[in-house]
Amino acid sequence: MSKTVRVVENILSANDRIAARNRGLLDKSKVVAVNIMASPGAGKTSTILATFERLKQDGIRLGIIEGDLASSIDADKAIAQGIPAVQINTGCCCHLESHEMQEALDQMPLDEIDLLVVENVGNLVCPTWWNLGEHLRVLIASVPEGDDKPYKYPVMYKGVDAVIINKTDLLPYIDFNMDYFKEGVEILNPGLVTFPISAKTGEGMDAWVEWLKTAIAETHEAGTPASAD
Ligand SMILES: Nc1nc2c(ncn2[C@@H]2O[C@H](COP(=O)(O)OP(=O)(O)O)[C@@H](O)[C@H]2O)c(=O)[nH]1
Ligand SMILES: [Mg+2]
Ligand SMILES: [Zn+2]
Repeated sequence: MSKTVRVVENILSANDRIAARNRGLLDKSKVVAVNIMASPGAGKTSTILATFERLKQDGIRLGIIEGDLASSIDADKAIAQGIPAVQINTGCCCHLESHEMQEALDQMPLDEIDLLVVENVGNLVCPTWWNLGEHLRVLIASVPEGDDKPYKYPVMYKGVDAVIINKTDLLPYIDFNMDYFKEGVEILNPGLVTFPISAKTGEGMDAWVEWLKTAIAETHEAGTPASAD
C-alpha cells in the first residue's frame, strides 16, 4: 500500500473516531442530526427554512449548523427565523469534518433541540466521505442542474438516505427527464426514496416533511433503550 493511501486512511479513521463521539453526545441529548448535502445553489438553505416552518408548527425544536467557505449569510437567515444557529467557515475546505461538528455541538443548546440540521458545504464530490456523527443524510438535487447528475456523481447518491429534487416549479422551462433521473438513483441506491419538491411554491413539501418526521421518530426509538423510559 502506498504512503499516500495510508495517510488518507489515517485521516478518515481519525475523523470517524470524533464522529462516534459526536453521535454519542447527540444520542445522550436525544437530538437527531440530519446532514444536508448538495451543490452550491441547489436550494439547501431554502429547503431547510421551508422545512423548519412546517416542523415548528408540530412543536419540533430545531437547530442548525451552517457550513460554508465564508460568510454567515445562511446562519443569519436561520437566526432571523428564531432558530439557534452556528456558522462554520471552512476557509478553502470543500466539506465539513467531524472536529468542526464537535466544535459546533459545543456551542449548541442540545437539551433544547429535537432536530439538528447540518447544511454541508456546497459540493457534490466529497462530503459523504466525511462522517460527522449524523443519523441521516439527505442529498438535494435541483432541476436546473440537469437530470444526469446521479450518473456523474455516483458516490454522493450511494451515501445518502433520501434524495430531494428541488425547483420543480422550473420543470416547464428546463429539459429535465424525471424518469431518467430516478432510474439513475435506483441503479446506485436501490429503493432510495426521492422527493420532488419546490421550496419556492411548497409543492411536494408535505411528503418530504412526513418522511422526515417518521425518520426522526424511528431514530429516537432506535437510540433509546426500552428500559430508559
Ligand atoms: N425557482 C426556484 N428557485 C429556488 C428554489 N429553491 C431555491 N431557489 C433559489 O435558488 C437559489 C439558491 O438557493 P439557496 O437556498 O441559497 O441554495 P444553497 O446554496 O444550496 O443553500 C436562490 O436564489 C433561491 O431563491 C425553488 O424551489 N424554485
Ligand atoms: Mg445555503
Ligand atoms: Zn472535500
